[in-house]
Amino acid sequence: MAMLSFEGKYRVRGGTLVGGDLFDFWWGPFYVGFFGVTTVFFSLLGTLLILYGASLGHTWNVWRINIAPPDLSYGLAFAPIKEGGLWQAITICAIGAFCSWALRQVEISRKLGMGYHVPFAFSVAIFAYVALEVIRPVLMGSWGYAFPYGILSHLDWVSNTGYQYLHFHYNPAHMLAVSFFFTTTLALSLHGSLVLSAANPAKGEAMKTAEHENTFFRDIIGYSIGTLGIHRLGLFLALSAGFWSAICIIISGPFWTAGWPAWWGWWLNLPIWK
Ligand code: UQ2
Repeated sequence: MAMLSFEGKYRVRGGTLVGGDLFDFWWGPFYVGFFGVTTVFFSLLGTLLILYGASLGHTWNVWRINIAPPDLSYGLAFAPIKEGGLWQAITICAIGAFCSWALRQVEISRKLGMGYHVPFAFSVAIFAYVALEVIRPVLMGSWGYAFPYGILSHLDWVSNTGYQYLHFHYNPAHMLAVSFFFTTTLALSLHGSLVLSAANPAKGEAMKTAEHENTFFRDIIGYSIGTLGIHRLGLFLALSAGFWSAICIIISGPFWTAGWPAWWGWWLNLPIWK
């Protein structure tokens, strides 16, 4: 179906959170809205600041460009622009852009009379980012604990931070997050392959429907979660992965300072082993 044949029908007025009708219009295929304007503002400014930060560095090698947060000694204060202040401004722009995008999703959901599942899901991704760049640094008392902006440099940060706790895979919340990430890929591969097997048959063959999809899983494991259920499960698995990722880094430092293998002492010390 041509997009424009139904776009007209769904381009309805209202549902805005702020500004009333002021930005309630479309630019080509895009809904603008107050939060479309703030998204463009924050992303453009943030991108320009990243380019400026890169120009201050020693390299234009994309892998090695790095914009670091302030030194630990600055605590939670604003730092001079060339000593982490740029990182702070870029972080404000990033959070401004992410939240604007989530609120634009809310406005569009309201216009269409849909649930808020999309902005809710995106908010979990924002939470994971904010956990790393704001919540944990604030709990630990310095912006210097946040990760730097750079392809290799942020990987170095992840490696160094992990090794500070000796073996991050012993972090129970990290275990949950990883398990949810893997289960998400399992669920999506089951779902994607099942739908294509039914709905995308060879040339000349008839398309099958949900009856066939249900029957396949009832035949093979005695249970089908259903066409709506698989999407509920997928959303739950994916959001849980992001949520436990945020939790696993927030607890590392603010609530547990030793190595993660030592956390399992409660298990080794259970009286049942005596
Ligand atoms: C299903 C169903 C779908 C699906 C899939 C299943 C018709 C089109 C994949 C099967 C999923 C099950 C049994 C849950 C698996 C559990 C985990 C934790 C991965 O029944 O309904 O809709 O796509």
